[in-house]
Amino acid sequence: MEPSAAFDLSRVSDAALCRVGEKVVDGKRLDDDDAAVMFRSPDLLGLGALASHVNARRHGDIVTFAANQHINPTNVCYLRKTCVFCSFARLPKEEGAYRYTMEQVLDEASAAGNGLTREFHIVGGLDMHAGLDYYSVMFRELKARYPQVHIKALTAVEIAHIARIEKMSIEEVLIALREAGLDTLPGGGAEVFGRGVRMEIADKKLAAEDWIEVHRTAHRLGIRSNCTMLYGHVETIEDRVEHLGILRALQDETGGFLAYIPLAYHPDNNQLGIELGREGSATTGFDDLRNLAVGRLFLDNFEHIKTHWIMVTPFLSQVSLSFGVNDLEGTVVREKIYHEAGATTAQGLALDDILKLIRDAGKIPAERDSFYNILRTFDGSHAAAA
Ligand code: V47
Repeated sequence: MEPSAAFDLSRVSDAALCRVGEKVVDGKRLDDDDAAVMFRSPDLLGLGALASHVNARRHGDIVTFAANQHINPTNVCYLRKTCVFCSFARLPKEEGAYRYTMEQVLDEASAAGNGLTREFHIVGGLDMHAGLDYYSVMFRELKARYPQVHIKALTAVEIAHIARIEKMSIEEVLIALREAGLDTLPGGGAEVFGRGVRMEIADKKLAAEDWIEVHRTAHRLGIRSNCTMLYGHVETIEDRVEHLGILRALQDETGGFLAYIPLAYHPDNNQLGIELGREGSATTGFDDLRNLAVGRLFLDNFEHIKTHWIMVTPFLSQVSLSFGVNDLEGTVVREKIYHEAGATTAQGLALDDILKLIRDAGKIPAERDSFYNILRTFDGSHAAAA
């Protein structure tokens, strides 16, 4: 993409942010202090304008989405008591605990019913009875029925869990799962890397270094992945900056990340929400937009910044398309994890709804595959094959 017109720094009213803006305009890498300035600045519109400028240089007016489908095969998780932000997990004998049979997985996979799905996004709890066999059979069965569908499955935390219960290395697990049909890894389980926060919200979960090591190993094997940050709970600005710095450093090293997705904490039906007195009160739109814009500006080696409309509402996701975001979470079909935590959005969006959101933001919708190759763009009111 050719550089767009020069950025007019008078659009930034906050003096400290303006100094960061000068670096952005000069194409200089931002440092930790710059990131902190961006997170603290009240000048959201200035920040958004900068992020949008940088985004336009890479993607012009194109906004991508995937025809994807979330499947959560098990909510049984032995970290149920210690991952205090999660509302989805259950202990094996707890009410509501489930583990799908293969038949149920296939049933769920057919839920979209329109043959449009191009990606299954499969994640679940750390279930002692969902090991290598369980997922290998699942991926093989899915690929046999839907050979054209990409399988993005299992967070780094789940990969490490399978390695532990099977007494295998991370590399062995990844290779075995790839043979069974795994294509890429989603970005969950990163939460916030800082030790203090991790101890407070996800004590006993895979340590930050180990999360990074799973992704490093995947990238070395040629398995691409996403990454996330769960924000809006007890983390400080410094924790956010440290987290983003770690992701950027791994991307410098491997180039294996496809997209960064900031995840807005949802406080309902989980221990942390009760402790913080935050039930019914999720993140603010201001902070949601800021996290996306900072992601675009600080993660200068990431091609794609994705907004998860389920977490921040389709309306805010639509606005975020002018705050540095180039990718919208897709059709999803039947979302469970955030709905357990109080998300009030739909569980899925129809293609037409996605197109309308993108078009009404003045952008051009484009369906992509899981590696971000554009499959078709939708121009004006007619779908046009690219
Ligand atoms: O790691 C769990 C988060 C993540 C809550 O890679 C919560 O394309 C908010 O990572 N409030 C899993 N968040 C989902 C995930 C994801 C989502 C969409 C796209 C991609 C991708 C990845 O969900 C977990 C955790 O950070 N989560 N509970 C909650 N109460």
